[in-house]
Amino acid sequence: MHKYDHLLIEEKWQKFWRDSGLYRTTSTPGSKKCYVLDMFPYPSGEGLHVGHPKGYIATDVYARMKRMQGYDVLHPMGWDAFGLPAEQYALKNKVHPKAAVEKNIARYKAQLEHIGFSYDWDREVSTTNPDFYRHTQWIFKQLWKKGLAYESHEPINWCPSCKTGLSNEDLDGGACERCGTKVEKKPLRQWVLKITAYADRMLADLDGLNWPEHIKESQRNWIGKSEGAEITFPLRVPGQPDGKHAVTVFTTRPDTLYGATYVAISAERAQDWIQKGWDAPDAVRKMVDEILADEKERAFDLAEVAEKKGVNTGVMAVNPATQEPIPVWVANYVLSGYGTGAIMAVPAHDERDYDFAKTYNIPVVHVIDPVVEHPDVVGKGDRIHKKKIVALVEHDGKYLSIRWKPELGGNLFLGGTIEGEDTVSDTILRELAEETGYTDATVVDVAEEVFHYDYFAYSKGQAFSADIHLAHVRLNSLAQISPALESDEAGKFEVEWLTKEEALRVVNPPHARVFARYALGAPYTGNGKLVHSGVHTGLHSDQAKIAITEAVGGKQTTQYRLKEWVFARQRYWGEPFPIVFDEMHTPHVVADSELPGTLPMVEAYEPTDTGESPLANIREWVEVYGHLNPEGEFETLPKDDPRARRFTRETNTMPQWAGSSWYYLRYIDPHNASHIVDPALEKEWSPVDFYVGGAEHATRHLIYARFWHKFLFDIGVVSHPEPFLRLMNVGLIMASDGRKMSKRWGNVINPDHIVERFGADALRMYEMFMGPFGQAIAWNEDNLVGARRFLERVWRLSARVGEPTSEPEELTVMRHRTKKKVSEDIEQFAFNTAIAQMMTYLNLLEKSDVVAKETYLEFLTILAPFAPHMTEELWHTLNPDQGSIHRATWPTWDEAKTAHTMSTIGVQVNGKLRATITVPATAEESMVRETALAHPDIVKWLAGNTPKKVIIVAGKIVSIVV
Ligand code: ANZ
Repeated sequence: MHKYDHLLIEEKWQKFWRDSGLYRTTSTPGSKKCYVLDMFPYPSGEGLHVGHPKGYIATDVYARMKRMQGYDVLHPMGWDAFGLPAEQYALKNKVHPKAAVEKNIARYKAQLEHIGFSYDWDREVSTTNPDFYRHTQWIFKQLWKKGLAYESHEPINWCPSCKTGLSNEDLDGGACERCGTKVEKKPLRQWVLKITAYADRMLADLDGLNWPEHIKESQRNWIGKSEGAEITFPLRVPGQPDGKHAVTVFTTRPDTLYGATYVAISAERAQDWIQKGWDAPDAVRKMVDEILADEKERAFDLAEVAEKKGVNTGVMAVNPATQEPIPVWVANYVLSGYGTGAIMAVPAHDERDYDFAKTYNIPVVHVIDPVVEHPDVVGKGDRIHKKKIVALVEHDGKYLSIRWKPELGGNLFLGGTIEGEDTVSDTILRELAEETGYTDATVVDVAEEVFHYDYFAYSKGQAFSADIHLAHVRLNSLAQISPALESDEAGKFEVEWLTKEEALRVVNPPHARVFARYALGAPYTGNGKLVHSGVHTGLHSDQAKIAITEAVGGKQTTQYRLKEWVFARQRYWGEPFPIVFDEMHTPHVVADSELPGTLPMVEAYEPTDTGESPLANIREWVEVYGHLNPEGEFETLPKDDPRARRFTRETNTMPQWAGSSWYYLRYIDPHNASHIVDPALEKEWSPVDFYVGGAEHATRHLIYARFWHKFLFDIGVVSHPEPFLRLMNVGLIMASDGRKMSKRWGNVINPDHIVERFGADALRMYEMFMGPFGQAIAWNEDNLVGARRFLERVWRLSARVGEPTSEPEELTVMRHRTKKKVSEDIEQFAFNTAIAQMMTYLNLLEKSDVVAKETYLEFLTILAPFAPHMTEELWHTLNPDQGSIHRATWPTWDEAKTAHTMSTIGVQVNGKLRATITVPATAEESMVRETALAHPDIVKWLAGNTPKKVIIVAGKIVSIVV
């Protein structure tokens, strides 16, 4: 047996695989296909660290298994190399981005090759290659032709440090996601893509995807669909005729219109009014400036403002439901980029409005009574109507609770029935005295809010429909009379005082509500029954939303949080747009024959502060001569051609996300010069079956790619509406110090060094064994050594290969179980448990002096996806004429053999083990009992006594007591 020399072995087989084209994509008629894809990397100047390949190893294991299972597998790799990071790296290192990218790609590729991935390198793509980006440009052109790309001059997010406009997806909490600088709003000529046109379909189709639920949920939130209404309030502006102006608000709660006590507009809207001639008071102008100056809070439109502030404008709005005039305020929590930039404020039922109204002493008008039906009450017969109270009784920062016996479940605040009583207050004080003996109490408040609660009382076996009044009681002292309890309630409950934290856990709806109202000061924000709402009083919110919208001439609308995709960057290193402008600055797309519109190679490409792209300074590139062909598309002509006119190119470039929005299609047909992808090949391979990458792409790349894919579906380029059927997120590998691996912390581990010292196979095994795939986990070299030892043991076991006479049942069962578990676990991306099973199996194999060759080779085949080099070497040594192990057939298992037919169990007499018996694994208790009692040793120990007890724990032990 030769030595396990990983350096030699790994180099040898990598060369062999490369030379023999082993991983070239196959296309076998009648075979099933499997497209396994990694999110392609941006090749940074630092090269890979050990965390990067974790996802690639996982997909590689998966792809290798699928190939051995007879699938045609497409498993490619490429480079996402346009964009800011590459440009900034190049600027810093004073090289051209193109040169930097080429060098970095070469380095990445070499690093990947050393880890032994089974990529089909014939299909490598790079987004910066003109043969690639001509198609990116082509897709943009189609978007433009369909009216989904347009020029805009709206203020957009501007990063003053990166000197470029950014989309909302490029932000992280109001700052540039790349450099952390606060973004500003800057009006800028832009290209914008109408991604919202696809919002509904992107939402609906999420349901059908096999993606982690949290990724789907963050996409849903990012898209943020809200159904509501636009309602117009006529304005009374001092010094102007009534009704000349009006403001339209967006609301999701038109049912609360009667409770609107003010209208609030965004500072931007107020500024707009001022510009249009509104003679605003100085205080208003001052506040508007102040709010607009709070850049951080204004920039990111989803952020909650820290402190709500505003100013009364003096303008009045007429509530279209009540015809009452209500004041118009400017408020910093009203965002200009959402809805209509104006709201109707309902402090009684909205938290932000409630806070604001409290600060500025604006009336709170209650219009919705809570209505809750407990699910248990449904179908439980007639409901008895009841009037009740639920009071929050407070003393010394704690809250009274009555816990009913015997369950002592569900904390209850004081409750009682008020049939026939004069006032709610009387009832409360009587109940309090009767049940708890406390008499020194003051009723602080009885709410106008009535909680309608339908529930089933198990103690009484009866369904109730209760109108529950809410009240707040303060206990002045703990002075107590002995409670005059009604006899039937005596001793049935305990009195307890809850802390705020404990009270927060109360789930009973009316009780939770009374606590929220009085202890937390929270308004009721749910749906319910309308009160104080004129002709609409008594309606439920659902009906009222429609009825009130109609009654006041409002319009049902849908709003999205998702913003249109700001698609231009004022930087050099990106795809040029396939757009030219004529003398009138009218944009025209270029003809297909003009593609690719290549990026000029220039020396100086520093960004400018002006919002102009650096390309704008390159006159020779910007100016083009040509004409518009009959389709209205631009075609170049020689300058002296009589038909030639002067046009200028668009000088912005596309954002980093452009190429990655469709690159996965290119791998299917990477050398096609005329089309993105051949339709027949697209049908064969698309969509991607399994996509693996970081969770940070949830609301960036994964939103953009779904949008483009759906568009390509609509124009017939792809045949399935979704790009990625199954998605899995890779958990980070942290440094051993628990921090993120980063040059800044000096804790980066280079995989090259690990591959050299321990071998690629050990690295692969270790990364797959670290823990659950999706979990973040710290690098630990001791465990890496453990992975290496495991491989050495497998290697040494090959010396014991021979021809044993028979296979013990224990081994048969373990063998089948292992094949089954490894296959199923790889399918589920549960690599760590697959490896744990192989370890258990190896322990057992090592107990035999001779291991059957077939058994050993079979073990190698299931280990091959994890340790492709070592298994290939052993396979060829034992099996010289069989070709590569990676084209061997994946073993199958016999379900019946995954369980023992016989089980061996111990027999105890008075707690001491006296014998073992072997019985069929499925034996009945009576048979186990008889076998145990008949065992000669047991007969001896019983010495003629009749056992008092025989206890059988199935499959484990028989315990006899005499
Ligand atoms: C009245 C109202 C009463 C509202 C009520 C809520 C509760 P989502 O669900 O996130 O779409 N709103 C509308 N435009 C706004 C803007 N530009 N800036 C800040 N807030 C805005 O939220 C919709 C609700 O947010 C709308 O419904 C509006 O307040 C507020 F009991 O109108 B609502």
